[in-house]
Amino acid sequence: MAKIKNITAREIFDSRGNPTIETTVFLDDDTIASASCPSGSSVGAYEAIEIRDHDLKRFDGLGILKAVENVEKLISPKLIGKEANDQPDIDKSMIEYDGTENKSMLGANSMLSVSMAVSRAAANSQKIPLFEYLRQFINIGESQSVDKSSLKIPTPIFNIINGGKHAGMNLDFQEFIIIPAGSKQYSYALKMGIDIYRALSIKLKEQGMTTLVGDEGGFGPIFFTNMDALSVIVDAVGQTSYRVGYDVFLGLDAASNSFLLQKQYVLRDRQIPYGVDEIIDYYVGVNKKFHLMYLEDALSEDDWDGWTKLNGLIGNETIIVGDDLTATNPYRLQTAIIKKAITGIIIKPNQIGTIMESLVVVEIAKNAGLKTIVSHRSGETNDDFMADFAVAIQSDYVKFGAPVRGERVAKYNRLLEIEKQIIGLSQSTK
Ligand code: 2PG
Ligand code: MG
Repeated sequence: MAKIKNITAREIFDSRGNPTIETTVFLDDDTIASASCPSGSSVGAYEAIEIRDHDLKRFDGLGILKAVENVEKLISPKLIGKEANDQPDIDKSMIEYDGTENKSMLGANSMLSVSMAVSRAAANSQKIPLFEYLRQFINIGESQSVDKSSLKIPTPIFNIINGGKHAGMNLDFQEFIIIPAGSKQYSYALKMGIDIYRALSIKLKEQGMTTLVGDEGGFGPIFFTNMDALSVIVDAVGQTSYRVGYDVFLGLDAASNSFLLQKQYVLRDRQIPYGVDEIIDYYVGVNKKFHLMYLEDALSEDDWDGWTKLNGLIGNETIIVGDDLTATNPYRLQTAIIKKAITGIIIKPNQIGTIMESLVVVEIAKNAGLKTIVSHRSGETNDDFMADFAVAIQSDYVKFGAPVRGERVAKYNRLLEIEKQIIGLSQSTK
């Protein structure tokens, strides 16, 4: 088995032009593999810390040279000589060395880029696809024993109208989402996303709206209310051969921390801000009208009672998804399960800092019967690691943005590639 010979890192730039880290791992069998870290803008308070330089002379303080130094001077010497295929040992060594609860010593960005690059190097060294390699580390009986040829590609969730922090607060909700029915084959579901995205572009133009896009590739129009954005999506789907409620469903990532002001939710839908009970009523009303299949971060990350109430009211028809609430953190997730706050969870490895810790969160979620959604960040690179990761854990959904822009499409395209490999496998076993 191949051992780690060296680890280097460098500063690169993400889809917003912000610095981020790319790490390269060298093995003693001459395998070389790199991985890079994404970065969010609607970052939850309970996420692990990404290390930045805070040197205002470079990129307004966003430089990551300190994170590069952490990889090369601190992490690399600790990991040199270790077996690359012992991911639990690699991640445990970094976690212990970091020694903090929120990765503030080494940085979640330094640690995750190493964690990803080591696993990619180990997969390459063994000459197996990354999704296949990663499966051995997840400990859920059924998904591990699934034959490779019957692996399912997760259903894609497309964010086709961007709002909130991702589009200059044009709308209060961050993501207006469409979800193809889970029964559709992945490549067909991707085609549906693209067809509807195009129909929406035409609809917006007809209404004299802008078709400029936000951080995740969704359109960024300015509407009078948030609900107008859902209505225009329904109209756009009406122009295609697909039917809302049968072939495709609607959803929202409210990212509500970004419109919480002094414990009140401020929406353009009415002049007076909403108290927690009022905004819950509002969501119940939205659900009555639009039959939401998916509702993420409807309430703020500290509003536990509100989450429990909302879940009690509509959780049987809508997937109530924690993102900032749960922060891919096992303790936050346990609390959410005990409080019956959610029925689904976003999995973002950079919220916690290593691959193995992310897998623990996936295990807890699956054992509790929650839906899992593997997600990109709004600041992305062309790294398609998350596509393999999502297949490896047999995630129910992936959320990789609109089906446009290179950094989003890189992940959707990787899923197409995996789908082809799996179909090939299943044909060869027939
Ligand atoms: C979210 C993410 C990704 P960000 O809230 O779900 O869409 O946004 O990466 O800005 O936190
Ligand atoms: Mg979110």
